[in-house]
Amino acid sequence: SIQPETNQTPSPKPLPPCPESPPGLVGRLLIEFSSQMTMERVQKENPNVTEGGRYTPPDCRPRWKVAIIIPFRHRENHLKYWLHYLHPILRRQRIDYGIYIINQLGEDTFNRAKLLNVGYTEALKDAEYDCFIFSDVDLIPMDDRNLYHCYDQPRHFAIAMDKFGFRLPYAGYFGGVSGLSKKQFLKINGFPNEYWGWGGEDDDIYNRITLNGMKVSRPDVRIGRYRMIKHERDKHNEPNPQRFNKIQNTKNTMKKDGISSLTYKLVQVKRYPLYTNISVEIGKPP
Ligand code: BGN
Repeated sequence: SIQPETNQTPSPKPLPPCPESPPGLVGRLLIEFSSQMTMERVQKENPNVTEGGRYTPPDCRPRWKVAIIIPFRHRENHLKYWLHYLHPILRRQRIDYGIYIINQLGEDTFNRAKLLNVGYTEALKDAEYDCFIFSDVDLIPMDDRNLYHCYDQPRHFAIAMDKFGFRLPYAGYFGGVSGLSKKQFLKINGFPNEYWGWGGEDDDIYNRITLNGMKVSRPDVRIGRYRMIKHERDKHNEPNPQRFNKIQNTKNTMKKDGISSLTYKLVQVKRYPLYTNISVEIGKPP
């Protein structure tokens, strides 16, 4: 015959685009941290997550490819709860995603924003992500209508945390959980690398966003609710005394300090069933 006989396997049906409001969301969720959690249990609950913590919806074509970046050190117990709650939520939300834990090696001062820059860089070695969600490991959304993808403007997700009485602590708060498209992230030269210790780095990111002519987008306050897992203050993450000064200077520092100036030493990439663990040396304060 004239037809070449190469079409033996029928090509898969083209999937419809994923719906803007996925069916099967449940809305408000009961979140608690009193029951014991084990990684074995969480693995059994999530058999369809593939190695390294990757998932793609089977029944629709997602608009975004989302890397979820979690800065980390010594919070194994929180991570179990995070994975237990978030994998099922993200699955219901029909998100195409990968989970990246960015583990700061050693005991020098913690640097959250630099770890987030590392996460951006390392996730892009894995897949062509076009959306990055940056989450603390101890923050669990209480409503699955808070959709973990990117938006026309940089997104702040964690707008109503229990510890702040389910409100923003101040109008320019951008901490906890935030999300930027690749384009938005590059427009602000990524995040600052020079905030060592607690505080201010999220305010610097907020400044970068507004100084570059963007504005923060947020969910409805009834939907953007979060529970934070209670914990003692971390060691080696003391409040940074320079933070008050530094957030006054974002306009001058953002051009040279950011994704364009990021350096670090990649030590190990390990793929677990529910997440990818990236261990790095990021140096210490000058
Ligand atoms: C702010 C911190 C943020 C932190 C929030 C909520 C600073 C800069 C000097 C004012 N900012 O005060 O980093 O996310 O509190 O805890 O400390």
